[in-house]
Amino acid sequence: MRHLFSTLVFSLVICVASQANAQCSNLGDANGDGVTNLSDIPAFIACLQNSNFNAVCDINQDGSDNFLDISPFVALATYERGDVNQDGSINFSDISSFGNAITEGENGTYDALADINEDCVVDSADIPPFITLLQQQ
Ligand SMILES: [Ca+2]
Ligand SMILES: [Ca+2]
Ligand SMILES: [Ca+2]
Ligand SMILES: [Ca+2]
Repeated sequence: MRHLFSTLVFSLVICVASQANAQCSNLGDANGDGVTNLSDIPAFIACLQNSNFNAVCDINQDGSDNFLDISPFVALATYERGDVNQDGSINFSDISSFGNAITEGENGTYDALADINEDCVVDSADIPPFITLLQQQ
């Protein structure tokens, strides 16, 4: 376990050094005020009704903004990234959901709450920042 932890810390250093590309940091921020929360709902609905594709509203990263993005939008607007099990806090109870999200992410299913480094994919690169979030609690 101690070895695993030092491996994770080492990965964290690598990750910080390489600075992940955070093109999904504004995901769901339909009104463009810099935060994704429930006040984005009107702009988000308008975004879905508009026939033009808007990447900000493609919460599930499937290439189109439509009704399938509503449920992940509500999750992202309500909970912080890292709170993968959506219970209002980031703690050790999120680890198993986070692990599942990484497995699903590698199979092409995107969960924004598990995309801790905000690079539009959920993969092992999200593990070090997730560990950091846990340590900050
Ligand atoms: Ca906003
Ligand atoms: Ca979508
Ligand atoms: Ca949680
Ligand atoms: Ca990621």
